[in-house]
Amino acid sequence: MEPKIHNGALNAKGLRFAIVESRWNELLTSRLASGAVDALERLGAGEADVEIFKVPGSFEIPLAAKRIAETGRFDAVICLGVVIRGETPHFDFVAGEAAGGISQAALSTGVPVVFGVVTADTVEQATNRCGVKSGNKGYEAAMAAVEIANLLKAVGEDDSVGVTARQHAV
Ligand code: INI
Repeated sequence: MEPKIHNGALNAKGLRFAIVESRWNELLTSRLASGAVDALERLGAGEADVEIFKVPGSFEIPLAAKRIAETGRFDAVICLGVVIRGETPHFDFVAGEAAGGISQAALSTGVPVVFGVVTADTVEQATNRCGVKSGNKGYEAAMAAVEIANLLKAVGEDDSVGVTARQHAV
């Protein structure tokens, strides 16, 4: 048996993307945003097809992402933030709510909402994950957004899904 394998293409041409960027730890989140824009540009997205929405902190990302996804204007929403563990439990609340809320925004809207929030123990660790040339989580999140956006389009368009369903019905 050789099951058909579906992959989302790494091609952003003609797709529209929203980036939700947290201003908390802005020196680092701005690097994540640059990485994300760089990835989208390299994969063929047009300048007019990428918009950035800034929020105060990572805790505010999920609501903004959900509202943006609900507009139907974007093929994917890319969420960027940096949460660094302090000496209070605040880290766990902020990081946990961001992760859960981002996932929830995707599931409730059906629009890909991807997680590009760096969670780190130290500033050094966080800095390493917001690299200028490599190791940039914003870049990786944008790649994932393009791939999943194309995969979901393929699910809707693929005839073989219908053929299998008909064969089942007979
Ligand atoms: N927000 C972050 O994005 N990163 C952090 O490290 C952080 N810390 O450490 O507190 C943080 N807090 C702010 C939070 O996201 C909200 O903006 C704030 O609580 C208002 O709702």
